[in-house]
Amino acid sequence: MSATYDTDNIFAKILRGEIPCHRVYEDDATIAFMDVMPQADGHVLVVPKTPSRNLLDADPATLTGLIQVVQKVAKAAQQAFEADGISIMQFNEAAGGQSVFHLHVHVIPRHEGQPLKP
Ligand code: DGP
Repeated sequence: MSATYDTDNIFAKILRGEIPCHRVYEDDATIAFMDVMPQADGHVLVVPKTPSRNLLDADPATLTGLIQVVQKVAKAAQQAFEADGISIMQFNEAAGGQSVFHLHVHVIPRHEGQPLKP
């Protein structure tokens, strides 16, 4: 398993403003934007600005700030989408389901009886 951070990953480009995104939250340390391949309406990605490949190489301060923004976004998404629940998902390395190698957390509003889109 490699812990190398690739500065050309798509979220690094979004953070540098080289690729547009639909931003829903930003502070000094974190940005949140809509996922381009949503698994449900209101699917948001919460992304720390500090370059970490994933959870495994992230520093504690980054993780602390990240989870607080995840909670804020989850509460806002629950209200905005009148969700019955919220799924929080986070993947590490290709074998763990990660496809973009900059740490991020998925916040996905859920409704009773509605499975996630593949
Ligand atoms: P994963 O690495 O598997 O946790 O998921 C990465 C997510 O990033 C996936 O749901 C699709 C999303 N994604 C990929 N490219 C872009 C992009 O250019 N813009 C946005 N907003 N989302 C992207």
